[in-house]
Amino acid sequence: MEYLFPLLGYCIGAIPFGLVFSKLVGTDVRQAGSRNIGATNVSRVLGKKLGFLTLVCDCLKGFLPMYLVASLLPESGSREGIVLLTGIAAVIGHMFPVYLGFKGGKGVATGLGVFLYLSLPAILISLVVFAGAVALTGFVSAGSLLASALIPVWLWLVGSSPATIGAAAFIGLLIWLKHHENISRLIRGEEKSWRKK
Ligand code: NKO
Repeated sequence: MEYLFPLLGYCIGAIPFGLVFSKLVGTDVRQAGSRNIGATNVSRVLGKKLGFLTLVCDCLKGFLPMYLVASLLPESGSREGIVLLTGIAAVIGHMFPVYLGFKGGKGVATGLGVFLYLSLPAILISLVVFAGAVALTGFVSAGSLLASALIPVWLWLVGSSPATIGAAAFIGLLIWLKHHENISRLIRGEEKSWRKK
């Protein structure tokens, strides 16, 4: 039965808040800017307020299912694993949502929610890395790529479990795969600064 919890994580992770908010104001964020449904593109296309709202909601999609499952499940040998799988499933839901023909976002904000639940210290270092990379380059994608590549290192330094570090490496790999167009644009020097439309 408890193995149904990751499925719950997937279903919550798959809610495309960026698209929902953009539809509510009469646009489809998938038709503008980078065509991504994430907070960065919502901010680019529809402004900072809706971008921030998307960031918070996409982050909660990672955090809340884990929090919920951890409070529902009794202490047991499988609890940590189920909670972790629920978080991974939420990120997969965001990236490959059944409601949108499996075409979803890039997993950064939802991953942020997952690791916010798992390790506040590692996320605080990641936020510094992210902010530094975005300030230096002007590209949110560069911040996302650097932060997601380094988070397994911070988790290891703060003494997280091997399963948590493995989950971070797996989610980081998916984030990199989802950023393949951004990586090509960065290499060609054609990536859009977050300051410009
Ligand atoms: O539209 O292709 P685009 O330029 O939008 O977007 C590229 C962007 C996509 O991601 C998003 C989400 C933005 C979240 C911003 C706040 C993130 C703070 C991240 C801190 C550390 C994350 C750790 C990752 C866990 C594996 O990249």
